[in-house]
Formats: sequence, C-alpha cells, structure tokens
Amino acid sequence: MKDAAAAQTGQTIYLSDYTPPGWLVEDVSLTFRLAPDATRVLSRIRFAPNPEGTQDRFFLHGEKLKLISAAIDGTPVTPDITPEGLSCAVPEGAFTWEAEVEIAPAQNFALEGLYMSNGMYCTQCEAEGFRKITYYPDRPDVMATFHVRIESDLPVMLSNGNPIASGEGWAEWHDPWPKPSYLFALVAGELVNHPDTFTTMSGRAVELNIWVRPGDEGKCAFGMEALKKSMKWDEEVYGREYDLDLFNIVAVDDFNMGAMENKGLNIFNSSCVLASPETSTDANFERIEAIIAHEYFHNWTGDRITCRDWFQLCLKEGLTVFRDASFTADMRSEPVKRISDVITLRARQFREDNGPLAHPVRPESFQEINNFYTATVYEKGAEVIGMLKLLVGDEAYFKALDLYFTRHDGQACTIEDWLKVFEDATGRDLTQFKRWYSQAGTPRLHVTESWDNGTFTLHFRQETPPTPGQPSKQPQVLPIAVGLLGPNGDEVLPTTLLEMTEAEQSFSFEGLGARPVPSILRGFSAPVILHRETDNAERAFLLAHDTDPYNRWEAGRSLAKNALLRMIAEGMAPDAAYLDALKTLLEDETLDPAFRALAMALPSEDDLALTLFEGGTTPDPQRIWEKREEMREAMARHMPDLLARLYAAHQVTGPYSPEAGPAADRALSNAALALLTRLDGGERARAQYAGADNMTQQLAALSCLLSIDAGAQELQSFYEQWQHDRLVIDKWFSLQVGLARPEDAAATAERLAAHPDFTMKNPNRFRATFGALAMSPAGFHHASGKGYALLADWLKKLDPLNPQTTARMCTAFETWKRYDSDRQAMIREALEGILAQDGLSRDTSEMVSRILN
Ligand code: 0A1
Ligand code: ZN
Repeated sequence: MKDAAAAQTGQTIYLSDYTPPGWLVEDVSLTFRLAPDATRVLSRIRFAPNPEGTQDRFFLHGEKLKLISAAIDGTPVTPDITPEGLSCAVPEGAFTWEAEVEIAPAQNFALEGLYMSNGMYCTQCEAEGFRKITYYPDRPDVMATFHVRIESDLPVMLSNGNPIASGEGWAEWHDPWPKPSYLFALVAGELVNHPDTFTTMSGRAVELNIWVRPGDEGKCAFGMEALKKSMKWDEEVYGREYDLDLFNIVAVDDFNMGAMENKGLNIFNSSCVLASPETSTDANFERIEAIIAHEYFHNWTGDRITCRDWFQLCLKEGLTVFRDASFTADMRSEPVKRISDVITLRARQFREDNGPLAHPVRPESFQEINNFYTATVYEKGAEVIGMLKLLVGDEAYFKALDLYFTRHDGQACTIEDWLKVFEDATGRDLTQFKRWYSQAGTPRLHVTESWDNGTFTLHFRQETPPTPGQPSKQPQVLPIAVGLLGPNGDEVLPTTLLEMTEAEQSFSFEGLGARPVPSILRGFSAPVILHRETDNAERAFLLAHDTDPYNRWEAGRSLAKNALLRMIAEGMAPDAAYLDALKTLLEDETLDPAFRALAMALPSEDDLALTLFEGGTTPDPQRIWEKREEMREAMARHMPDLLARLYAAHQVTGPYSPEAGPAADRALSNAALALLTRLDGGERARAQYAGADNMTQQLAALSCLLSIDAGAQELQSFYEQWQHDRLVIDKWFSLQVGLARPEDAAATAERLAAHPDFTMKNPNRFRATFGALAMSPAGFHHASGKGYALLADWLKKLDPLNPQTTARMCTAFETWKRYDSDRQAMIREALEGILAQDGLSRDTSEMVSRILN
C-alpha cells in the first residue's frame, strides 16, 4: 500500500514507495463552530490535479470524524468512507470540495487533533493530527494558504498568520504562507497575554505575545526575552528575518511533547515556556530558552522549507536542533553546552542506537510516525550536521545554507535536496557522507599509536555493530579532530581535522621532538564510541593539560568510569588517583564553575551498564547503584575542606538571575552540597532549604535531604507551599520517585499514583511519576520485578487514552537484553502483557513489537 493510510491497519510504510500527491491544494477555508462535545468544522478546499501526480484515486485522510455533508463544486456527494479517510469520484480539472464534519474535542485525550485542556481549545497536528479535524490530504508535501474562521463565546481565538477581522463571538485569520496541514493551529480560551514587539533587520515591527491562563502572566517575561534573542540571533547568524506581523506563543498544560512550531502560533507545553525564579530551576530556564529558540528557528527550517514526507523528519529536526544548540552555545558557554549535549546524546541516543529500537537518522520504514520523534532523528540528526559543518568549514557551511534557503524556499524537501546544496556550494562529493543518514548504529572507533624517530602515527579502525535490519555496515566519513601535547603539557599540534573514510586508516605527524600524548576526538567531533588503550596516568595528564575543554572533561570522565568499572567488576576500592585528579581540577579557580560541576558528575548507571554489557559482563543494576554511591561517599571523604570551601565561595548573593554566570556558581555549590550532605547529616542542606528564595536552591537542598533519607518534613512543607502550582508539583512527584532507594522506587511511584493530585490525563504528571521510575535504573530493574509490572500496568491503563505518550514510555524496556535471564523473563512477561491488551494502539503495538524482536 502506497499511502500513509496504510499505517492505520498496522502495515508498514516505506520511503521507497513515495509517490507525489495526485492533487494539490491551492487554498483552504475552514470554519470552526466550537463546542466541547460537538464542534462543527466546515471546510472549503480548492483542489487542482498535480501535473507530477501519479495517483488516480482521489483520497482524503480523515479519522474519527462524523461526516455531516460533502459537496463537489456545489453538488452533494456521497463518498466511500473507511476508518482512514474517504474517496470519491472527482471532475477532471480543478474543483472545490466542501464538507462539514463533527468532532468532540472534550473527549480527545490523545492530545492529537483538536482537544481541550483546562477549558481551552487547542490543536496538535504534527505529524498526522489534522486528519482528526477534517478530511484533507494530510501529508507534508501538500502546501496551501489557510483562511480560518473561529466561532465561540471564548474571549481569545487564535490561528496561524494574521488576524483579519473579528466581532462578537467570531474571529478570522489568514496565513499568507503556504503550509502543510501539520503546521495548522487553533487556540481558543480565556487567556491573557504578555505582549512585546520586535523590530526586524529590515525595520518591520512584529507584535509578539505569550498567551497563558490567568494567574500565569508573571511567568512569561523570561520566555519573551528568549524569543527576542532568538529572532535577533537568526538574523545575525543565518540572515533569517521573521515573515509575519505577529508571532504568538501559547502555553498549554496538557501536551504530549515539548512544543510545536505551528506557523506564527507556536504551542508550548507549559513546562517549556513558563518560568519564574521561585518556581523554575536554572536547568528549567536554560531548557525554556533553548526550546523557544528551537520552535522559533523552525520558522525557516521547517515551516518555510518543510519535509516532503515524514521519512525526511531529520531535515527539519536535525537542522533545527543543531541551530538551537549553536544559539545556546552563543548565549551561554560553548564548552559547557557541548559537554551537556554529549552527556544527553550518550544517555538517550547511544542507548537507542545500541538496542532493538535502533534506526537510521532517516528511517526507511515505519508503522506509526509518532514513534520516530526520537533521539536518533533529533540529536544524531544534529550531530550529522555538525560533522558536515566541520568537514566543509564555517564559510562553506553558511554559503550552502544561503543556497538552501534561496533554492528551496516554499518547498517540501528531502535529504537529497539538502546534501545537493552542500555539493553545489562546495564541489564536494557527499555520496559516502550520506551513509550517516541511512546506516543505524553507533560506530566504534579504535585507535592505536606508534612512534618512530620523530614521527607519531595514529592508526584508526572503524566498525559499526549490526542493528535491526542492517547486519553489515560500510565505513562512514568520520571527522576526527586531534591535537598533540608534548611531555611537559604544551600543545605541539593545535586542533587538526583528520578525515577518515576507510575502514582502517593511519595519519602521521612528523618532525616531533618527543613522543606526544594525543588528544583525540576533540569537541566530540563525531558521534562514535572511542576505544583507546590508555592508562590512568595519561588520563590524568590530559585532564590537567588538554587545551580542548571537551576532551579535558572526557579525560576526567574516563578516569571516573574506569575506576567505577573496576569497583563493580573487581571489587576494587575507589581509585585515589581519580580522586586526586578531581580535587586538583576542582581547586582550579580559573576554570568555569559550570565546567567543574560537570566534572563532578559520575557516568550514569545506564552508561556503565552498556559498557559492562559490551565487555561481556551482565550488568547488575543494584551493584552499579551501590558502587556509584560508594564512589560519591569516597569523593566527599577525600576532599571535605575543599567541598566546604567551594560551597561557601560559590554562594550567589543578591536577587536571582537565570544568567549563565550565577547559574554556574549555583551548579558548583549545589554539587558540593550534595557530597557534603553525606558528611554533615544534612545540616547545610536544611539551612539552604529554609533560606532559599528560588527554586534552584530549594530543590537542590530538598534533593540532598531526600538522598540521605532526612527530608520528610521539608517534603511535606514543599507540598504545602506549592500545591497550587502544577509545574512545581510535577517536581515534587518526580523527586520522590527518582531519589527513592532502589527497593522503594516502585512502591513510591505506586503510592504517588494514588495521590489525589495524580492524573493520567496530564502527560507531565504521568511522566513525573512513571518516567522518573523508568529513569532510575536500579529502582526500575529491581530484582523483585515490581518496577516492570507496575509500569506495564500503568501503560496498559494509559494506552486507550493517550497512545503517543504510552508508546514513548515503552522505551523504558529497550535495554532489556543487557540483563540477566530472570530480569529478561520478567520484562518479556510485562511486554507480552501489554501486547495482549485488547484494542492496543498502533503506536504502542509497534513499539512493543520492535522492542521484543
Ligand atoms: N516538531 C516539534 C515536536 C513535536 C513533534 C510531534 C508532536 O506530536 C506528535 C508534537 C511536537 C518540535 O520539534 O519541536
Ligand atoms: Zn523541532
């Protein structure tokens, strides 16, 4: 079957089956008569045959719609209707389709299409939600201008583009930019706005608004500043100017993802836009700034130039993540951003790439596209662009981007189009580079060294393990940034880019006075797992001398990881050399406090489990947890005075500011506090909690207390203080589960699911409870199997309401093959139990089947 409608029946859709649409849409007029249980949607669509189309059957997507009437050129028609859509006979040339359908937004808990959240109407149409609003060719290569009329008695009614007229009980909007249906949006509710303006580089004034529920207006200022910074940055760095007179952002409480880039009307999960010092942590502020930038940047990379089909999702997402990461690096600290991104990439994307859900950055088949909004498409997609930029250089990169924007403005494009602009702008052949889009799996890069009379040689070998459907892999283009350090720590070769294209390849450096120490993969120049035989002395040397901040951090991390692995596998004591090296680094007041805070973090439990598994050892989640605890205890005992000094010296005084500088000081002092709490019985944390005037300090102190089981009173007072604030109460839920001892984690989640504030209908709350369990490996994988059974039970309950979030949370089980046979048997039972559920959604059934296979 060649149509996306095939997916409904659980069938697989293939990239290779793409065919252009049979009909194009010139213009769409929609009228919404809003009512919670019976909204009427009237559509008037002007269709014209596509000269490049090959389909002869006129088909419109439509799901869960009650068709009231349909007409072609004014004559009523009776189409053939299936659960996926309708078809009917149509005239030869252009014609006008008119239909009226009825939908029930108040009954829509899947949060796709038109739904209600706290009395407010809102939409989510990416990827295939528009077909739940009306009959339409709901595919991204059909782009049209939209005229929208909204009728309701709600005071605020918004859609894409510009407002053109309004009156008592109605408002009309027109979006002059042709767009695919997935970028359509509508909002109506009792909302208040935080207004501002931005003057673009050509001097046009743009009206800006953040719309929120009454009571939240005090939480908009930061998001608005982030929006203006993003608009300015896109002008200065990419030459991209905003193209409407109005830009609206709306905060909604019930939302499956972070936010959505609908043209001129971005819709945000309220957790990703609302911020205040009292209720948001530094990490929240940074994330909000990044997501606002991400959605805004989509205006050019996503909206003006969109994807031809959903297989090309990385075209907009990889590029937009790459752009938002560059923005954050410019606004804050470049090395700190890079290190944090690599931590996330390893935690999320390497996990995915090395398990049953591994797929290429551009997948070649899917059943449910919602299951492909993944770390691979987003984060690895961004890494691929970073590599391209490294290979061609900054100047050529921007030349290619300019060409992309001029050549493809207003089009729905493919990865081939994207790579072609780079080939045309640079003269490079990107045939081999393209494998990054088609081959799944994380390449392993092995390196050995040799020294011969002044010549130092690096011998590289690359291999990528098999992934589902891809048993053997071909060599990829790897940009490997290296530097060389002399024995005294001086840099004898500044960062140099090696371009590896073969399975095995060597690079020599001549004329050196003494054997150097190499610093390889600087800045994490390619998303690979580096294998290099080295010893702790050399790691400590790089930690002390490397000029590349990323590799300096990496040296510390590999010292820590090595020490932990030996504690886990061989029962060794915490390595004194690591503790000494860390102490020296932390004492260095010339180093950014944020960098030092990152250096104090240990490799994650999941990262350790993967490394053990790859080395042939079955990981024991409980033991990994215990050994990390033991290491943290040793860190605290090794440097109590230094920690106390850091804690005191990096206290931030004066009014709270979310800027990078003070946030970095808080990160370091709170990292010190977490260790000190093990020594002082919580005395400092209790005092910090009592005196905190911002959420970063309050939550950090509470976490410290809970981690030593001494925060019962504070936990209660925290709830009483914040019970009116749903976003803070999400933190209250997740903290308790995340910090529970492994044997208590499942019981804590279960107890909280019975709390009156728990609701399955709000994805944030569900994730705060069960996502926190899934993200605590020792608790989730506790030998009792209680974590598995509990999560499976709740996923079965959630699936009928919200398939998308259910499917996404099934990834908790994706690492199951690493574990022992008892755990595997329990997980299999949990997964098979989900699969056996009557009426299981396509989303969840695809996900569980892929995990099981
Ligand atoms: N395009 C949005 C993310 C997004 C994707 C899918 C959604 O529903 C299935 C919702 C939002 C972004 O990249 O921000
Ligand atoms: Zn995006």
